Amino acid sequence: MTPLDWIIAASAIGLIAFVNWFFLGSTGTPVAVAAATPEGVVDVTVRIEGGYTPSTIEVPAGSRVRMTLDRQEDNPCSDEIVIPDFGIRRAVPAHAQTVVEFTATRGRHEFSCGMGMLHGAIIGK
Ligand SMILES: [Cu+2]
Repeated sequence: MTPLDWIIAASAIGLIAFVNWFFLGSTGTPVAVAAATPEGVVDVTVRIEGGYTPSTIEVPAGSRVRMTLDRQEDNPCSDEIVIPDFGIRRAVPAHAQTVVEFTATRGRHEFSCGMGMLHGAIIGK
């Protein structure tokens, strides 16, 4: 291998380690940290496929959150999303993107499917 190959290989290993650390953290819980745009809106995308990915999202407390639910399955379990703290119960069509908006107050706000089987949380920090 040339020196460039070694640099690329080392970078790839570093990137994998970073991704593992970023998404798994020390607790083993997938956590994403989202920052606000200059307009003060936090864009968050959650993939729905057998669960929510990421399932735990940190946002700045008090920020307006625009949450895009990217549902990649038609399992009826994920037909709805419920975020009780923000009074949200919304149908989530299969193989489509659904946007819900709310203002994330400080603290942990659970969200789930309509049956309470899939779980996730928005954390206002
Ligand atoms: Cu369900």
